[in-house]
Amino acid sequence: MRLFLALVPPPELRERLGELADAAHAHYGGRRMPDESLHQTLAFLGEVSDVQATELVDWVRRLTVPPGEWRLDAWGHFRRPGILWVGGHSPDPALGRLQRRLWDALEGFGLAGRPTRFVPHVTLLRRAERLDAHGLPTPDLVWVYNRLDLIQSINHDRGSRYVSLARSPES
Ligand code: 2AM
Repeated sequence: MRLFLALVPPPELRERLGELADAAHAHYGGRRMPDESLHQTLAFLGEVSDVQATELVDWVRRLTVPPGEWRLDAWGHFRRPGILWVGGHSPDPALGRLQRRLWDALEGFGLAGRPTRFVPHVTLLRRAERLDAHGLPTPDLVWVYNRLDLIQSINHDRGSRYVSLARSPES
């Protein structure tokens, strides 16, 4: 199964992110991520075996995530495949430390895939029709977090559906 570790926004922040997604969609077109799918990926694990998935569920249920606040104050994009995202203007040291700590542990589970560059972001649009407009208001949100989710990504005809398999305790 295909898994990733992510921060899941609390309901109020999810709503704000949904509003940004609407504004971005009006400008850039493409496929708007549904509100229930909005997240910030800390580690994309790809395909893992059932045995590994069971170990990961146990691990996440005991994991402590140091509480933090991530400021979302910038728009960004990945040219392929037309991803428009909201994230931080500058790298967030606490998220960087968390991501490195997670990958140290994941490599202990025999998982590979640590990326060379970590750009924390929340994807709002996929396959945007253009990425060159500058008419959007600058975002200004704060994401207060103290836990993460282990999420399964299930492919279906219109994209992916995400199901949380485990959630770390609140710290
Ligand atoms: P994205 O939103 O920028 O596409 C589930 O697919 C999550 O894992 C998404 O947040 C996705 O980021 C992220 N991800 C990171 N690397 C990936 C990869 N190689 N394939 C698919 N998703 C990846």
